[in-house]
Amino acid sequence: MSKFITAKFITLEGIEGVGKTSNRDYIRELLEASGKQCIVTREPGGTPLGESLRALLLQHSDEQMSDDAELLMMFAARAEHIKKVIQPALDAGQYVLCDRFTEATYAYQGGGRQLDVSKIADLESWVQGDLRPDLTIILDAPVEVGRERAGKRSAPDRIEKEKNDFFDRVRNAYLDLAKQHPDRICTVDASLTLEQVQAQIKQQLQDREII
Ligand code: T5A
Repeated sequence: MSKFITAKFITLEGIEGVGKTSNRDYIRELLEASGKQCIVTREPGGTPLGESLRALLLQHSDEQMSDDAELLMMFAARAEHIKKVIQPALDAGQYVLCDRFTEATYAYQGGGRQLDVSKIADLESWVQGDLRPDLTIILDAPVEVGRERAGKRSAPDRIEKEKNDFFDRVRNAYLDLAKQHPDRICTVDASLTLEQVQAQIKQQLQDREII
């Protein structure tokens, strides 16, 4: 048996502007206060190659990116991220807290772009083997709430420019994932105040005896 059985892979998900970045630091503080070593990372990104792919994925361009190219670039960045960052940290017994992971691909490329989900599942098996997050927290809020918050923060990137019906499909895909995997995916109501959202997150971590 591995001596690193306590290592935990936690991911944060949700549509644009629901508060993933705001709550990432809060979770890291909770983990560290309970004596856990933790790295914080994000997707797409997390490595030099991944961050370069992120820039290509999010920047505006006159040339329309095909949905398949978008999907493959997400998984190319992920392959690098797992090999160079996520798996080494888990193997060293650290917690990994990741802002988005493969559930985002099911939600955005599967739900939003309406790509065949079996393509995503095949890539997930290929790139990740058995690796799945131990806990995924979906911050759930109506699309209008997330977009209003995100709009106050910065100008929309290539994906954020999609219309509300795209994000409604993304949100519904996230909620379906939570129903399919209640053992490892939970939702919190992110439409509430930051303090109320953090109280729900803390409760989820306590219920799973992570903190
Ligand atoms: N993508 C990603 C895919 O399509 N497929 C994939 O496989 C992957 C991995 C990445 C993009 O790539 C796509 C999805 C995305 O479009 P990103 O930066 O990770 O982009 O994601 P964004 O959703 O764009 O990140 P944002 O920074 O916009 O949103 P956050 O992190 O959810 O929100 P945050 O914390 O920045 O908060 C936004 C604003 O709201 C306030 C904050 O202070 C901030 O001003 N806020 C609240 N205000 C009131 N009440 C609350 N409870 C609040 N919580 C936060």
